[in-house]
Amino acid sequence: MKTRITEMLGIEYPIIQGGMAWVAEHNLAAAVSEAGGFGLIGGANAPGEVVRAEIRKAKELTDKPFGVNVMLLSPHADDVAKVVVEEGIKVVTTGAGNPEKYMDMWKSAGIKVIPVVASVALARRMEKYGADALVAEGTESGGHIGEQTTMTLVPQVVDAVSIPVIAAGGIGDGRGIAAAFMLGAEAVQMGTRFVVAKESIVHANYKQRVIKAKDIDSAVTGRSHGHPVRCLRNQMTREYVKLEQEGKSFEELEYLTLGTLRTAVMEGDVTNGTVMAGQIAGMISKEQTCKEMIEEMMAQASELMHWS
Ligand code: TUI
Repeated sequence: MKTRITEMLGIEYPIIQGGMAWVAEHNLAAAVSEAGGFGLIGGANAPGEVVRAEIRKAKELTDKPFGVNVMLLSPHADDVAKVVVEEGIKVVTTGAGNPEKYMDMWKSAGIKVIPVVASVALARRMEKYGADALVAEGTESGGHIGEQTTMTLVPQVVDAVSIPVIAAGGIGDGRGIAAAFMLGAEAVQMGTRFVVAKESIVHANYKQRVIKAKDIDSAVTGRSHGHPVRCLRNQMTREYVKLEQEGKSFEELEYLTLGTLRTAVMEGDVTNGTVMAGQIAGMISKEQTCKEMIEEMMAQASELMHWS
């Protein structure tokens, strides 16, 4: 299965693993790349040196290509942006903002730049600034989200730009991959499915919460103050949404989520922690290796798409 994305990234299958905060560390990224997909290390809010160490550990685990996601809201984004150049990373994705100020530095280092966008306007702007491809991410995704659905966003972004488009948000099996291709995408990015991978270091409680989730189990916190984050419903989201309805400000609510993704992922506190996951969590039913997941999904997509 060859597309402009598989050629650009040097991968066998058109499947990219999302750069999830705390979750997308070296073991997961290397396992996805070893399985023929494209692994990403999530820079998230980590300092540059932590990301450098993650990159070096991933290099020890795989000779296959992998990339880094730079989360633009991070206070360390400037440092991480330099570290990826110093470490010879070939592909960078960005999230939660506009990466324009790093574009020249990355392009002159020969890095392929793939911004995640949630609107056609940003997609057009990124193409103009030299992006090599785009991830069009729908509101079905976990974590920090935009407003458009994947079904509506992907074809509109595909029509608006000439560079290849990767679909993300709500994709968790071969049917989702086939659907994304029908919308004009040339690869998919998945997060939630890989959260429960055997190689994922996520706490067992978090994995079980994703596996047990039903279709309606996700909630969005922070809509009222422009920082929408999708996670699985729990004590934290109930309290958050209640306080939001009472008109509490972002500053007053921040304490509820600060550091709580870490306690959910690392310590397994799925009651008061932030269990970020996409809407597709309801369909995810088992822990498998990344290789098993990728092979199963590609077999299903290939049959539907008559790829041989
Ligand atoms: O970035 C993500 N997903 C994330 S980042 C994250 S860490 C975090 N946690 C709590 C609060 C904030 C961040 C968890 N999940 N996905 C990529 C993505 N980017 N989705 C939407 C966007 C986006 C939205 C608006 C990108 C650009 C944008 O506008 C930029 C502009 O300046 O126009």
